Amino acid sequence: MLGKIALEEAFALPRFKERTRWWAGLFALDPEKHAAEINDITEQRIAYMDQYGVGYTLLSYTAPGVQDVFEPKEAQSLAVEVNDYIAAQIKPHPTRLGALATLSMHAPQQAADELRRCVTKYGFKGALVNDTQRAGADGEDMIFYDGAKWDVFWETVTELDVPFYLHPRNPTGQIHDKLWADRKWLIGPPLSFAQGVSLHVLGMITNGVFDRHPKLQVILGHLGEHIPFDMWRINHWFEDIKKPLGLKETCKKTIREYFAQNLWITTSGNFSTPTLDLCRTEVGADRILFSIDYPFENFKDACTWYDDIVMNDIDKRKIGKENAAALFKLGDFKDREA
Ligand code: GRE
Repeated sequence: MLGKIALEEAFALPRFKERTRWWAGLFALDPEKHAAEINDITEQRIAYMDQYGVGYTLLSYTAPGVQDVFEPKEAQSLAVEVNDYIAAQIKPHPTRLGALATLSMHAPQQAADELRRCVTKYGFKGALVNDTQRAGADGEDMIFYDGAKWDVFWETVTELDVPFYLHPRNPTGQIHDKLWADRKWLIGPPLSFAQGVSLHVLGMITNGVFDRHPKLQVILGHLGEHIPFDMWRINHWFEDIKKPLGLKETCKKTIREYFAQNLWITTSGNFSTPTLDLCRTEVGADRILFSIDYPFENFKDACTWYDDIVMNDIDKRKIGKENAAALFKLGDFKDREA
């Protein structure tokens, strides 16, 4: 399929070469190749896009990124640096590359202001944040965005009418030491990423964020971070037990309604046809978006998988490009009409 849109696609800052190389060593079999690919914005990346039929890529700063920076001033200046950098990089390629804003999530109003700057000044299409913000003098605190304090931020997101991508980050501090240190191979895609993000987004649902901000659109990667598989069970417990016990005070709709009205899932890093089939049943093709997760995954695996799936043409076009083109209000991009 030509003109696919991919939207969980990472870049790094070249000045962090050493750190990028170290991180790649934890997740990539060929760290040199990974580091080269994540630092490239417009050469190798666009060549892969052309080779595998990706018309448009939405770039975001790699994890854990600014969410790992627990000193607030440093986090803010890094976010601004990242946004200014990627804005300049994508500018010559408006029909191929767009960006999601990087935000320091220490202070709701500051995060809202930086998002507004990125959307109004640079035309960024939304924000991508890597789960909780590390905070506190020793980096032990974790800021969640599911409390009332964050309403000013969500008001700005909905006013700007852009989506918010909740991406995972690695466990740190005591959470890392107590849960994961002795199970280190489960950090990342095998378990910890999905656990972190599903906790956070289910926290947003049950704490009433979507009831207070009914227009808010939140995107989850990796075919929904395990939630679609558990949809029936979560729904059953919310509706039949937790709501009679008090959940109804903060959470008015069913989880299926939030998925239909507020949530999106992408195929990033999860190229399983049986799982996609389950998601088409539980979430629906109208709320699924193709993505790759480059360079943690590669274009060939993602694109040949998607291109070869036997699916009705209407759903295939929706998931491959049309849902994302509408959600991000994209103008012209390569092979849009193909
Ligand atoms: C990511 O998307 O940030 C990521 C990692 C490590 C492994 C896989 C992955 O940081 O998708």
